[in-house]
Amino acid sequence: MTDYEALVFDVDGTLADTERDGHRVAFNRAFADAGLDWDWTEDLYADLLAVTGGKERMRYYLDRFNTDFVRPYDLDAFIADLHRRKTEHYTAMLAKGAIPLRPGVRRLLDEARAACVRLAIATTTTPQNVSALIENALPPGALDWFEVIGAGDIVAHKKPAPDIYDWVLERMALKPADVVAFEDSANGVDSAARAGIDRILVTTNRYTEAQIFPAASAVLDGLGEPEAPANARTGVAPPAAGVDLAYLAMLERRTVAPA
Ligand code: XBP
Ligand code: MG
Repeated sequence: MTDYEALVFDVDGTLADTERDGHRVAFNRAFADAGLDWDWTEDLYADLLAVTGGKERMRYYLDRFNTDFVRPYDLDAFIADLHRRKTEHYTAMLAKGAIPLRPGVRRLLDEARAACVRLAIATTTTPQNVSALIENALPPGALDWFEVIGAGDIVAHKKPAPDIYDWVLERMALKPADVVAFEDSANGVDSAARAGIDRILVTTNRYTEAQIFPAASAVLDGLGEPEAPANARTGVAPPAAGVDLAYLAMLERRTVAPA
């Protein structure tokens, strides 16, 4: 029925809506801990999401939005320390069950596992954050559902660079044409497309719904559930019961070069 070997999932914004009420809040708590008056509002954070990776995002904030800040001598160490605190806050929030999976994610993972479709993760977020989400939003042992977890600083360049998808594909010994990638953002789609993946399903969220995705096979507002069907912005409409393996098998292959 399927002509793909594996499903490769982004995490932030795709498996769960982690940015506004998760990462953003954790950054602000770390800033407060350090006695900084930095306040990443929901609107500012929309601009900051142009850059992936928390450490990279803080540097971008200083370069673009807080140029008066008197930088410490060792800015790298300063940012690394803030980021460690941010990760502690973020994982503590997830341990309390603060962020659920997006609708349809659990259903699709279960169907894929039952059909022996291989699963992997390709994300820019820190590995502890992936574990915190999977361990708290899925049953015990669910980390093992994912054959390969590519996350954070294990590659030199974060999305939109292709590095993390290249890394995952290499470890799975798969070709780009063998997988379907799931993304929520233009940076993520560019990363997958630059790695040569030609089937990318986008599920947008409030931070990414205005973005354009020329390389996506379809752009939906979610994976959908029987009681809450998803809508298509481009591509084939998903079944009323939500995106399933049969739907993924019908996705158009697209090889549009990223801008
Ligand atoms: C996710 C990110 C991440 C998180 C923060 O992008 O950009 O950086 O916002 O995570 P994508 P860290 O979904 O495209 O992978 O602070 O752990 O870097
Ligand atoms: Mg994402």
